Amino acid sequence: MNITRSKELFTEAQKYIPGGVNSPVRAFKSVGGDPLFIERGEAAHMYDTDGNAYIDYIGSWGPHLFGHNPTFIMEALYKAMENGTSFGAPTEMEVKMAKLITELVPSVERVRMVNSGTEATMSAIRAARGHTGKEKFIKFEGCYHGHADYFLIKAGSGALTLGVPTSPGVTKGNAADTLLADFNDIESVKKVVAANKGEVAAIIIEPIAGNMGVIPATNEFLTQLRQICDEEGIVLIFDEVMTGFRVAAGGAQEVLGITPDLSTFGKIIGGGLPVGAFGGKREIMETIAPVGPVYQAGTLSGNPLAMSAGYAALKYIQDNPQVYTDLEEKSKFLNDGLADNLKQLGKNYYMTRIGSMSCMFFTEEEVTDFQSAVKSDTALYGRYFNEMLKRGVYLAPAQFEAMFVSTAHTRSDLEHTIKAHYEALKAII
Ligand code: KE4
Repeated sequence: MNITRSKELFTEAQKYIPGGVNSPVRAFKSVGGDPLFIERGEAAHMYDTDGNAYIDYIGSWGPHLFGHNPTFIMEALYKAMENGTSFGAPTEMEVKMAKLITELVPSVERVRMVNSGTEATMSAIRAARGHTGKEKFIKFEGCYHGHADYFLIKAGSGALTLGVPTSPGVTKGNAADTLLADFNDIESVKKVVAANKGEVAAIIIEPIAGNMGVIPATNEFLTQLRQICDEEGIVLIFDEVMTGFRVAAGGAQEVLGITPDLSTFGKIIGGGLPVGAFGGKREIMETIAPVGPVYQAGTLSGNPLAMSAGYAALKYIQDNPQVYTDLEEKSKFLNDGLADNLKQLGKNYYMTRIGSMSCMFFTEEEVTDFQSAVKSDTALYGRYFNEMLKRGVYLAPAQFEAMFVSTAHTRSDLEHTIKAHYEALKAII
């Protein structure tokens, strides 16, 4: 496979950009090799700067529910551009977008647009702290909520599971209010809540985790989590940046049947442009300026281009509910094919799938949380990734991510992927 131009660009990029990329996971560090520089996307395919074609299962890390450049999004964008790019003043499209989100996700009574998932989650934590007057919050090992300082924390030692920074630059002060519990382990939550009685403002969780591979929280766990939050006056935040509008029009909260107090969104709601949002109960959201005292702002929040693309995406979902039947059929066909391959090869790698997000872990043990996920053989995943790339299939360049199917993936794309998966595994095991 000729990747000369990508290599040239990567060398050049590293002169100006840390690691040559604008987001670390793109650097292929955990799978080896150099990143491919992509020239264009079209439907379920991407083409690199050397003209190599790939079936794309990253979908820009989730936004492309309809594949690249769907006509209805591109037309909305072109139309919006004719009027200008940004005004720093309210527009009708922001009203339409907010209304549509409240229609699709009933738990959202008020919503504020921001420019990334990170902004959404950090703002939701601030709203919860402002609303409750409490300072600590609980997150779960293996869940990723963006790169705000107080999220870059891992379990420290001790029963209180006090957080310790995972990254230089994150201060102990910032870590002090972040508490860690174990995903799908309600006893670990009870222990942390009891050890911090009356001090916990919020519990934030990916209801279907997509950043330690794909691992759903069990309904029982979420039900008990909801109960603890009700009893303790804790704000329950569902981080649906990845799952929102991905697994259902109403997100994971619709699929799992649990209602959070606040939800955060990103990815799909931008139609491929930078957008995040946080929203939920009116009484909590109205702590946010200018109604309430909790400050939150953004120059390009709700900008017309991102709103037009995002609105087109969500309106399409509202008007075409069969999108999710189509995604389910395609995703099931693909997953069944991959599972068949494993059977033929005598391999029992653990697979998870919720709708059009899935993961194959290179471990034969059940994966239900971070501790079991990290047993996966990441080196083997790296070899698998590169074998698939050679066969024109572009997966996430890291084991602990999700594989996304879009409505643009055709039957022949899926059949090609199943065949490549068989050959790739045969080549490495
Ligand atoms: P952004 O700030 O990257 O828009 O969103 C942060 C975020 C928050 N919450 C969840 C559940 C997320 O999955 C993310 C971002 N996801 C990663 C992919 N695992 C983005 C990819 C990247 O960092 O380049």
